[in-house]
Amino acid sequence: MNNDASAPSAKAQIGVTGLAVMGSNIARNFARNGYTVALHNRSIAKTDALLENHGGDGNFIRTETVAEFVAALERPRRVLIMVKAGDATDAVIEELADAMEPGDIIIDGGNALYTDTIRREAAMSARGLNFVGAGISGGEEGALNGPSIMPGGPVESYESLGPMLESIAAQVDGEPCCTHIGPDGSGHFVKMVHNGIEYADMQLIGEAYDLMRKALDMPVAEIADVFRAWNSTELESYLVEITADVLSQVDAETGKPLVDVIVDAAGQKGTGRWTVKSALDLGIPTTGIAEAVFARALSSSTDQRLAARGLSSGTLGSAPADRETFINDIKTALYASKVVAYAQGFDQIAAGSAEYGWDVDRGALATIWRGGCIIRAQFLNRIREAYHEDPALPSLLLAPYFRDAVEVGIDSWRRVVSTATLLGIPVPAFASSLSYYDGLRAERLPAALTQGLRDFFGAHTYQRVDKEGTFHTLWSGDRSEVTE
Ligand code: NBP
Repeated sequence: MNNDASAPSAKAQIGVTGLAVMGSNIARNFARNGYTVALHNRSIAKTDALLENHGGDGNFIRTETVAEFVAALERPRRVLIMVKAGDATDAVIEELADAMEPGDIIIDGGNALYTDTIRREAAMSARGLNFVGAGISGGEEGALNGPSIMPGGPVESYESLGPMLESIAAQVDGEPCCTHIGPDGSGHFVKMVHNGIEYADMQLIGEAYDLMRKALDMPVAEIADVFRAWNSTELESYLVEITADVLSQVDAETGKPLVDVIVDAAGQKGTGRWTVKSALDLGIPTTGIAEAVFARALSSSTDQRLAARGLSSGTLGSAPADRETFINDIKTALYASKVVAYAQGFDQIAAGSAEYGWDVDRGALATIWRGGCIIRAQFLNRIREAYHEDPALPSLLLAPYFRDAVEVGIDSWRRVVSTATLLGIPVPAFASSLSYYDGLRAERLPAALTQGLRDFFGAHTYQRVDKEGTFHTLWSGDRSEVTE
């Protein structure tokens, strides 16, 4: 460890400010990869704790003030900000920008809202600074051992920064889980949708667990075994793997499965909600993610849930006749619904990319999500192949591999949703994904009636299937049709 910032040799290739869980682990990751890392945190305690506990990981430069921090960096200076998203990030950017010089690079690795990143990039660019909004996924462990990194910002910054980020990122089949996503807010946008997909993935896993528990009356330990077995199939993924671990955990105090002593009210920090808001703005039906966000909200509506306990479920349900068949049906439903969630997420990315002119390469994105990040999964190889075969694929559900997988499993998917419905077990993500699939493939939708109603009460007009033009029926007159 070198903690003398004034020595001429003490120049760092990168600085990290914000040394909580994520920042300290990323700083260590850079150091372990041979980079000299300047360290800074608002309060010095975190800097010193890092040096005391992990100073042996590599070369660090301890700094206390922003001026010292900036002076410790080689030029062009590269600073990674890992502080709480929002006002804290703005405050840190301002302070750094005042101390930095044109050509230097500021990287925001926090979970910033992409519109904030667009604003910040424009402001920094006007001051001659390069601003890179980088989505980083992988949590604490990924930050230390190799996250998935989604940097946006000017392509020139990536030339200097890319090799460093690629060297600390997760590697899959010799390829780094890091690539330049596109201009300004694109990196944070795709990270936001990544988190939205993570919400949907977790909700679907939760519904699969709940069905085994309530429809099949399976003990938690057996459900853990099912997830463990599924992790050697096409469902292989980090989230399925850790589901088996969480379900296997026994509470030391009560001897019960840990999942039974955890309060069933799911929290959220906002990226799922942002994804859904953006989907609404872009007009993309990201229903799987929306259901997952709403399911968390419902779970946390404690008072209402308490008051509603005891409402009737009806009497139609009966337990599935064959346990193994139903477990297999659930597996198929999970896979098909997961395909829908990813298809919708990638549609949203395509729409955001078109809206903001980012030109995001969805195949490259699937490639960097194969490792390091929370939604890493075997299945992303298939998504990567699908977009490599057809970069303009209208929907993932239309890629031959996914089309076949869903068509083969469609009856299982319907059995799961209908059984859950009859038994009164909530499956909002399974059911809405199936409805989305049915909506997408339908020859005719009741939207025709919606148009008729809109024309009736608001003269909103409609188009006809058999001729060009815009039409209106004189609903309050003689009900003849006129051309608009
Ligand atoms: P937190 O999000 O908990 O932020 C704590 C850090 O922010 C500390 O270093 C704190 O300094 C600093 N900070 C705050 Br709070 N206000 C500040 C201000 N006004 N000026 C300067 N510094 C300030 O840390 P984290 O969980 O490590 O996450 C860091 C970023 O990474 C966040 O944007 C988060 O959303 C994102 N992220 C987190 C994860 C994850 O798994 N946790 C994953 C991916 C991305 P102090 O020590 O002086 O209080």
